[in-house]
Amino acid sequence: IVGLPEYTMEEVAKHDSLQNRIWVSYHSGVYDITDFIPLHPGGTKILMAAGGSLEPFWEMYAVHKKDEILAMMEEYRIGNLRAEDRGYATANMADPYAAEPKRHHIFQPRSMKPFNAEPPLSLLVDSFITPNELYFIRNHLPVPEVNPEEYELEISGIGIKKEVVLTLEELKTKFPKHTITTTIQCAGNRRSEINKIKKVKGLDWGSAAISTAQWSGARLLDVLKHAGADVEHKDIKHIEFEGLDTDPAHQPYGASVPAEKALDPNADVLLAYEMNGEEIPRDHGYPVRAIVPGVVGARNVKWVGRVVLTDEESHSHWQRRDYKGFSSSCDWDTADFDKAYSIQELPVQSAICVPSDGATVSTVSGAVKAKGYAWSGGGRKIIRVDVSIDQGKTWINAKLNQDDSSIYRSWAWTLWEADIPLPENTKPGTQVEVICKAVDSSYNVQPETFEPLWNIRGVLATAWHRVTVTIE
Ligand code: MTE
Ligand code: MO
Repeated sequence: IVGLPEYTMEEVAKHDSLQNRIWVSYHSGVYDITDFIPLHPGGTKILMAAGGSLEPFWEMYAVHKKDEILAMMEEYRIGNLRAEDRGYATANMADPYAAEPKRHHIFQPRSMKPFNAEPPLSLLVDSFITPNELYFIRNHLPVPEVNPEEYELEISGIGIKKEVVLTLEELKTKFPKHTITTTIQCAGNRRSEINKIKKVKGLDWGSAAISTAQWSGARLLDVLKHAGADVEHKDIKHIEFEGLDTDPAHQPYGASVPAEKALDPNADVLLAYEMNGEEIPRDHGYPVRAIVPGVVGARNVKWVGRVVLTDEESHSHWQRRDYKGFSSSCDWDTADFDKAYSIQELPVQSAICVPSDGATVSTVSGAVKAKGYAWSGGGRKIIRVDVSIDQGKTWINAKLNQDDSSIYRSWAWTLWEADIPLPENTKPGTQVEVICKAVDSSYNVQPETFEPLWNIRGVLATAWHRVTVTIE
């Protein structure tokens, strides 16, 4: 841009703190982003690029490469980068996504780099166990390449004198193999419905950011005891899991779970190495993944390389600056991430998977057939699913397909089916709105509308699910 001063990369590098102001470069531009930092949807992560080039970060978080973001950036432009310095950051940079696994073409991607995708909703309810190839994928970073021969699980923290290291082979052979069936749901499942009320920040998930699998592995508790941990130690407040996937500043994905949950012998927390009887696919955490049943997807850390017993929550961005709920009156200026609670157990949820929204449906003996899923966090079992076609004035009970788990330890979803009788003389071409809502074993219910649930990140979207269909 003509008329603006020219800077060298060296000059940009001097502006790497709030005191000196924060500068970054991108292609030919130099930008002073100090005033943008409080507005950045990704929070203070942007500081990783302070005093340097944005290119490697935007390769990693490719959502940024959009015209509207580039246009917005120009507002912060203060100069031009010296020609010799341009492209210097990317010249020798390999695409961090070059080694991603192959994925099924049927997925509906919500972002490519990192890869995030959900299977078609109608397929999801065709089987109680989601096939590995169709299991929804939520990656924050590139999928790491882990050599099973070199894999190490490190265990450290309060009460463990010297870090304990286990190989994959040891994890598989030293501990009893424990198998559970559990559903994992992303906190952002159904965000697209919240988005319709007022735009939120996050991937525009439909209703299929949820899947169910049988996971096998060692119990976390067995592994920690083997490592010499005193699991009764009163200073152990949280168990932290660190992934082997890292960002350009080499920070790993991480999350933590309160110790009462992670160390509860009835909580079935696993360091899993099998998914549906096979090695865990790369996208889902090969070779080892933390499975924390009943707890939000974000804490089920994939590619787990380290477990830490600590007295505080994980310092990871995703524990402290994301995956938190706020009131619908709270905006990005007023949200206090330090005060807000991390999402752990999820609230009761359900969705209609068949028919699809907007479909034309045929009737059988004057009834419409609907199918869907219902699930609640914390092991609370689904005890009822209600379906209505008159805006909730009357409801019929769906038939439930569920496992025989107890009401306190119900990790897997419930699939449901209902034949909903239409009023007599319903004419072909009539539009009908089908609604579902579920009740869990604590008699928690889903709220009717999204308005009171709206929040800046669009998480915890659990209002009644509705699809509109046309009668054939
Ligand atoms: N673990 C690591 N290491 N890295 C990640 O990006 N994403 C989390 C969680 N574990 C993530 C992770 C989130 S937000 C969710 S919803 C689940 O993994 C998704 O698991 P899936 O991809 O197997 O469906
Ligand atoms: Mo998630």
